[in-house]
Amino acid sequence: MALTTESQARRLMARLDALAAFTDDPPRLTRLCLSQSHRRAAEQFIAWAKESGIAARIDPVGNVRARYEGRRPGAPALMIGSHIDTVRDAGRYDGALGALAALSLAEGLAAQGRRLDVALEIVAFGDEEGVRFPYTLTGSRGLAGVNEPEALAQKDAGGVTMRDALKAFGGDPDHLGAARADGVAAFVELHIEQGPVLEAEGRPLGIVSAINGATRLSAVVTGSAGHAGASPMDLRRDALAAAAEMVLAIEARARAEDELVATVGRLDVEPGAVNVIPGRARFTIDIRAPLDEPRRRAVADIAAAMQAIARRRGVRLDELTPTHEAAGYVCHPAIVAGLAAAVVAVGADPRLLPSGAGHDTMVMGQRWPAGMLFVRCKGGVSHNPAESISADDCAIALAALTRFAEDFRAA
Ligand code: HGY
Ligand code: MN
Ligand code: MN
Repeated sequence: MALTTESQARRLMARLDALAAFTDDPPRLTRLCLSQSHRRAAEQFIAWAKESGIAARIDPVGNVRARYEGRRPGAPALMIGSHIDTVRDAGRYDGALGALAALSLAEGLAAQGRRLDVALEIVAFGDEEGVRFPYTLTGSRGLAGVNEPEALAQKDAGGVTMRDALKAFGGDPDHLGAARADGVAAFVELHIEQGPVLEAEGRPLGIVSAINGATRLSAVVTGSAGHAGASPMDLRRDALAAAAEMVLAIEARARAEDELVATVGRLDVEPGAVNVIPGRARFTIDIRAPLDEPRRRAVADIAAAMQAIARRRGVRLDELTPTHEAAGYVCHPAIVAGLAAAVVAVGADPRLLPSGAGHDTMVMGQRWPAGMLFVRCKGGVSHNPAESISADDCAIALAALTRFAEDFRAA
């Protein structure tokens, strides 16, 4: 039974709702990499693929992989996908839309008995958000063959190593190299914009020109815990007050430069009692910019500002450690052109725009020509349960992705 794009989009939207039920933190959607809920979501993805006769499996680094052969067995592959791990209290479209759209594209071809010039390699990456472990993008790094082995030793908040989590998930930490993909001609990712531009301009689709690079750091400020009532203000070494001044200095540095953004997303205070002056504050820093040099300058300036605040307040900046570094990626011109042609072919404007958010595409682009198709999201909201897209936009995005795959020719 041939599927129309509209019926495929309706099924895709329903699957996105179904996948959102796989969470470790109901009623919120939290599906951290290699968690129970990630495993169940991966199994559901594999079951959906199987319904269409498409064999899928979990690879050594925890991605779900499937292949829909081209006209000639062993033809070069167009790899399409996105991630199925989420942030905490997430929206249901970030990542999952692109992973399930890739499957839907192959299912549409299978339903019509069609084969393309290229094979389709479908991937649902397992670790794009980097919320459970400091080091991130391990799924796409595994495919691209650029995984750092030390990633396996890092621990989550509960002290579980990535190695043990991967083993329990069904990956194979001793054979990460086996996840490396070969025979790939290009990579394309459909993703929600996670920003307000397309909606503000009344456009359903956009083509990503470049993806901002990112640096993440973890900071530990140590002062001295003390009695909240008996300690005079001028004798205190309050770790939280110092951290708070640092947070505002980080924000001020980002505000001082166009297109630079910096975020402190998590802050934990010890010992955390109402009547104790905080002795220690741990927090994360996320710094992004379109170009790598301004980002690196901002990291250096922020480090210097934090040291100066620590000295003046008599506290110690015991740790300021980079935990993640991803260079910016300029999307491959041939992929950008192909996506623009596909967007025009489905009757939309070929609007190019940068991505402030990071994506697996920035890793895949280290090895293959890579690019991204954006779809409008309501209010530009993401990393928030209010994240949403319309079924119509889902349909036109799927149509454009399908058109891109149909017209794609391996170089
Ligand atoms: O943080 C990001 O940009 C992405 O959502 N992981
Ligand atoms: Mn994402
Ligand atoms: Mn995200």
